[in-house]
Amino acid sequence: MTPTSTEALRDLVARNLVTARERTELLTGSVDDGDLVRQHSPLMSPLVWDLAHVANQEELWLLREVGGREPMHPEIDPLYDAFEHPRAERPTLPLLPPAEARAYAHEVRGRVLDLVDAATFTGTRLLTSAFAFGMIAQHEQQHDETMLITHQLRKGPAVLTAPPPAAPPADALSLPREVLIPGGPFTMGTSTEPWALDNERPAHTVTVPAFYLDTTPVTNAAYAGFIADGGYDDRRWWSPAGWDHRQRAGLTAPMYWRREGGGWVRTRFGVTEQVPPAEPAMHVCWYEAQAYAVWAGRRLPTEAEWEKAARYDPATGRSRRFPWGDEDPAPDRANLGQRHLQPAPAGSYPRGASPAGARQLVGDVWEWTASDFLPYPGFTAWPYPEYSEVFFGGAYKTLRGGAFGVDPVACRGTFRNWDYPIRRQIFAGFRTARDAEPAVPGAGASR
Ligand code: AVJ
Ligand code: FE
Repeated sequence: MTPTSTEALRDLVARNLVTARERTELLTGSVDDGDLVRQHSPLMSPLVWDLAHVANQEELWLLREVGGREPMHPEIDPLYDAFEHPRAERPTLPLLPPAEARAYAHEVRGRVLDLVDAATFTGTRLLTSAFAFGMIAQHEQQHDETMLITHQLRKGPAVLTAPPPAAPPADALSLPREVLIPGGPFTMGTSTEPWALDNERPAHTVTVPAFYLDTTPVTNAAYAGFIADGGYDDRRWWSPAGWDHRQRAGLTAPMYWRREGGGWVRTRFGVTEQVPPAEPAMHVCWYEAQAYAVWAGRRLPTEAEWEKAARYDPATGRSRRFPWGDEDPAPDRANLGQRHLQPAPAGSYPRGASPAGARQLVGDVWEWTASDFLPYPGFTAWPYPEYSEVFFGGAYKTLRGGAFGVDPVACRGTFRNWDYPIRRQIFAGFRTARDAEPAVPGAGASR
């Protein structure tokens, strides 16, 4: 995302807004009105709430803040303010019915596209590099991922379809188990990526000692090994809070897994199938990821370790935008954008590999990190504190790298996601890490 001319920015903005809306229409158009207003899980909003909330945020930021227009329906603003009403109570609100929510979204979008045609993207910080437009395209795509999560929670026959990812390359089964990330300082975060959100800023130097990181995310087969070894019943592997949660929630396997015969099946977007052994494990909470890592004699990577593995280029000492370099994601680099409805087998996407050879850092599954969601040194909330700042502290864990259901506009090497450590409905997996042995003086090469 580095166009400079006004024409190129208009084009980029329009393309990203249209892509987001096509996906919103797919996700809200593939179920009937009853399914749009129903709450499929207390964890989620009714789909019709997401639809009107997306339109309301677009109206607030683009038509009112940037365009200086009067509110279209000020009386509905409180209904779609995520902070006034928690998800669980949204079905009881007098929400716009589906047809009216669609008409509102359509009306807002028409006016926004007129604004884009006339915009010069200069003069204010919101306009510079078309930031506000990029923020709104990202916001809609984030809610599209949220709606995809709701689809996965929804009971009933499949309504979404997509081809499976391509078979993995021949070397997928012979990859080294882990890669070495060299120690030393690197640049974390960004001060230059035009559409980066406030929590990704500013760029700052972090010193990360050498460590080993799994080449790929942990697979279903590896995770099934943890279950078979009694991992869920052995409190040695769990943190005190994790064990407490495992007991109270009765966790015995990833969400959506069921035992059948000698093996495991899962239901994915309405289709029940054998759990694919080579796919990255998914729908595990942070506590499960951490217990697995301890069982494996390892640990979760910190957020700084994850970002160094994904961005640091030892050849230049520079941090790049993505594991493969600075070019935007493409279908042969990463599984993003809901082109598939599942992660690709571990070892896929050799063209998306990092300098050290780690694969699938971007795309496929979000990756839990060991770290709490905290501000970077020098953070300032912008343009609104309710995006990031109100979530900083010890309550949330950070996830990195995006998943198959994340659009490229909302995915960067610097992008930070967060959730409670008990959450499993998100498209989250993980990989594990370990310290590199400190060099022993006089011992020569120790490996
Ligand atoms: C970044 C995914 C945690 O869904 O709560 C959407 C994104 N913020 N609307 C969320 C977001 C406001 C956010 N996450
Ligand atoms: Fe939102």
